Amino acid sequence: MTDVLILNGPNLNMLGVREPALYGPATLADVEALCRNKAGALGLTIDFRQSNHEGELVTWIQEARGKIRGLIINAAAYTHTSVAILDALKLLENVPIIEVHLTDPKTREEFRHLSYIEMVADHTIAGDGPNGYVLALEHLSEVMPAPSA
Ligand code: DHK
Repeated sequence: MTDVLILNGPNLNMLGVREPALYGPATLADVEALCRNKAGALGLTIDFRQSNHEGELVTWIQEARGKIRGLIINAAAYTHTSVAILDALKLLENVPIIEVHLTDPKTREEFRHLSYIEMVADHTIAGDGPNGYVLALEHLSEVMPAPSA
C-alpha cells in the first residue's frame, strides 16, 4: 500500500522547457525529487506519475481505490475539461484529494477558471510553483486517515 498517489496531467512532462517564464525552470524530475524528499521526512511513501492521456489517468485513479490514503493531483489542462477525471475521483472513498497547480489558473485566461477537480478536492493549492506539492504533502500528513491494520 502506498500512502500518497501523486498524479500529473498532460504537458507536465515538459516542465523546464515549457513556457519557463510561467511554469519556472524546474523539471518534473525535480518536482518528483522534491516530493520524495518531503515524503521521506514525513515518513510517507509516494507513487509519482505523469500521463498525457486522460483515460490513463482515469484508470490509475480507479486502480488506486482501497490502496492509497491520500491523493495529490495536478490534472493540468484536464482540470478545466475532464468530467471523466471528476467522476473517477468520486470513486475514492475516505481519501483526501489535494488539487495542485504550479500557476494560479484563476488569474489566467477565463477558460482556466473552471476546475472540475475543485468540485471534489478537499483543498486546492495554486500559484506556489513546485513548493505547492510540498505544501500538499504537509497538508495530507495532517488530514489523512491512519493506515488500516
Ligand atoms: C498546468 C497546466 O498544464 C495548465 O493547463 C493549467 C496547470 C495550469 C498548472 O499551473 O500547474 O491551466
